[in-house]
Amino acid sequence: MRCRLEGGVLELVQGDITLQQVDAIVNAANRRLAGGGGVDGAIHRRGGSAIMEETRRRYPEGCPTGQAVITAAGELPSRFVIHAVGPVWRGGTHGEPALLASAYRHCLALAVANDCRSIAFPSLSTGAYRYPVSRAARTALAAVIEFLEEREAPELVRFVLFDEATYRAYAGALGENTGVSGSGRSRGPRSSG
Ligand code: AR6
Repeated sequence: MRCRLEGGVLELVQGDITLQQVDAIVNAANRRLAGGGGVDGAIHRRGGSAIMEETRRRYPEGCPTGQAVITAAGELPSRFVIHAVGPVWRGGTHGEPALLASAYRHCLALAVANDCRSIAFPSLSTGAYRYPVSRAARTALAAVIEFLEEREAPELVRFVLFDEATYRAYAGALGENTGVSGSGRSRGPRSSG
């Protein structure tokens, strides 16, 4: 599913973030930047040890929730990995929506500051951190759309959703945000619908 907004193009695809040929991919990291499972595990496995070496050297203090840091991408097809720390879901009354939106904004700002024309996001916080996916999708898309409209960059923002249910949640939320219907489904980085 592809949507042309005033400030750039927004895409939803189902797939694996580590295969994306974009300038920057986003990692769903933790505050210690210590690696883990899910997206984080996949990125470090495929990208090789250089990513963790750079992370330890440049960001020994880790990264606060709601923020992000950037490294090179090792053996991955992208140029950069942006390591974002989304909130752990604790019922929704601990500032989770603001922290989630902030994580997305930090990633986009880092991408623009590093001359990235394209960026791919996973669904931050909706795996190990248990953020309800339909709520996360609404917050994530609203944050990205607002950034694109304000800054008119990066040119392409792609959400790479791992499973069907997550894809559907984002497609539904994009419809709510933009009025675009979820029928224009696309798979893989090059297709559009
Ligand atoms: N490509 C795209 N999406 C993926 C991939 C992949 N290769 N693998 C999993 N997902 P999670 P979080 C989906 O748990 O909730 C780690 O241990 C997954 O199905 O990766 O932010 C970190 O070290 C889900 O929809 O991230 C942290 O400690 C989404 O990505 C913690 O987990 C996010 O799931 C972060 O938890």
